[in-house]
Amino acid sequence: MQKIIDAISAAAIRVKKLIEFGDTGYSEHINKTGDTQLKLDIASDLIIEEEFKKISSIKSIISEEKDEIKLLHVDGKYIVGYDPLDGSSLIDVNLAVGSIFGIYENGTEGSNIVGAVYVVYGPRTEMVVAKEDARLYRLNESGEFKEVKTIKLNQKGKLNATGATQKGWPTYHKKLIEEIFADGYRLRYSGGMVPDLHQILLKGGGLFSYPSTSDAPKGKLRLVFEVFPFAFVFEKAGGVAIDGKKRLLELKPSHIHDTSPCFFGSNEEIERVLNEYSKH
Ligand code: FDP
Repeated sequence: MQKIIDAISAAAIRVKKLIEFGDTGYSEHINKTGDTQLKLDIASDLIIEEEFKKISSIKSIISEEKDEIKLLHVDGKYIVGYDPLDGSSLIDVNLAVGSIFGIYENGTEGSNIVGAVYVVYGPRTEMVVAKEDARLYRLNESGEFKEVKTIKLNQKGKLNATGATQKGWPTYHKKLIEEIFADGYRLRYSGGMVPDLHQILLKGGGLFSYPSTSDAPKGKLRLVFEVFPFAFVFEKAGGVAIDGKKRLLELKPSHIHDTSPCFFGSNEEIERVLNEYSKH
């Protein structure tokens, strides 16, 4: 698996340059999720694919920007599901964006994930690698990712990142979020899943929620490329990740582009979600 992580590091350095200097315009393509692809989405997908092609242990790749699974090496052991440039709509306003990777064995159900990595392209470029634990790395002046620390969530945090349009929230979700704010939590939400979850992980905890809504009952965030990798990171950091009632890593997508409502956080906040959601 280390070779895959090294390939991700190499790709991340190239994607970072692309974000800084590449063409931020739209292409003429629409991806499976229905988003018009930015030229940067397509270019970063190609960079990552190029780096993964060099790694013989990767059997196949599933990208948010590709319609189908792509076979790379028949005898490979791992399947890598990734979102090459998550939150790319934030690039034109110069907010942080990221890349997300889930490393799977024998399938792409939640229980098949064996490692997860994400990269944050912000004022600094950071990478979190989750295997037995979750570790933070930072890109240094020599172009190497150096380990900074192991990430450990507290039992309870102070941040509340509330996704999706409030107009479409179920009433019980609105009640839950209002109660959390009434208890003194601060709103932190940029609209980029990677920096928003990174903030919760590094500030010791809190809650990130992306619920079911009236127009998207299965939520917006994609299981294989976004939700499972972050669920794995949160669990390895001592936190919890659920769909409202159930552990996210118990879910079995029926299609590679399936989505799910999702909640990531430290123990106390997720306990509150479970208490409220179990009544409905
Ligand atoms: P984006 O559409 O900009 O790619 O992956 C989808 C995502 O961003 C996540 O990064 C982010 O958390 C979410 O959508 C934000 O959605 P809302 O604006 O509906 O809250």
